[in-house]
Amino acid sequence: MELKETGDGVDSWKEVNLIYNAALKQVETKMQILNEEFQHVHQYNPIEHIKSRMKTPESIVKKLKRHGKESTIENMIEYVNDIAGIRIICSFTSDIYRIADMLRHQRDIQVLAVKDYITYPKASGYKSYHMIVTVPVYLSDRIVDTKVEIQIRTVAMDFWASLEHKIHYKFEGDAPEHIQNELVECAKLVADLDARMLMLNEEILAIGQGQNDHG
Ligand code: 0O2
Repeated sequence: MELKETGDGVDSWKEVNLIYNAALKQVETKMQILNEEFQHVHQYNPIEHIKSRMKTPESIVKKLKRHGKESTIENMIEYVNDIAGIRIICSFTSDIYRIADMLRHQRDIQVLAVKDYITYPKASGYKSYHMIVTVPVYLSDRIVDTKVEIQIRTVAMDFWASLEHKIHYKFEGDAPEHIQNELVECAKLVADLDARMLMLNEEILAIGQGQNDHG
């Protein structure tokens, strides 16, 4: 796979790869620090685990084609928002907004776009909170504000999305109707499970609080 080199800032695939990788590491470290601090202050870990990945050159070219764009370095930087992607998996729906807020308040993070598929799930049943942010990457001679796509979702939402993703690819986006319907039903079960687990957790926290107040 060849990408034409036309940009006059970041101008080679190797350099792009280096910069996006650095951005990914920075966001990952930020998340780990926030999680550790949260654990220290509130004795609770909002983050279950973090997955990060660089989009393959093949997927980048595919996405550019889908947008009707030529495969150039300039275009991939401008139009492909998820070259660097990080997925944050948490226990409860309430953690999602807590994590998003913590990120939003970091001085060097700029939020470019948000897609709240938690409040507004996709017709397929997909739920997740997406943020496109930039982080400054400090090179020896300049600073490059670099885009990272952050997806925040619960363990249950992630389980659903992984299977749906596999099905989507297997049927090239045209799964049989009964499978699509079943996925929508499963998404409802996931939403119900998330809501019940959250309620259960809040009840347990309230009991703990009550015991502290009386002790
Ligand atoms: P892949 O293979 O995961 O990388 P944009 O990135 O903004 O140009 P889009 O699709 O408008 O394109 O953005 P959106 O809706 O925020 O989706 C970005 C990513 O979210 C997707 O990347 C998927 O990873 C995930 N996603 C979005 N919708 C669904 C869905 O219905 N099911 C599942 N399982 N994942 C979804 P890619 O590049 O499409 O795919």
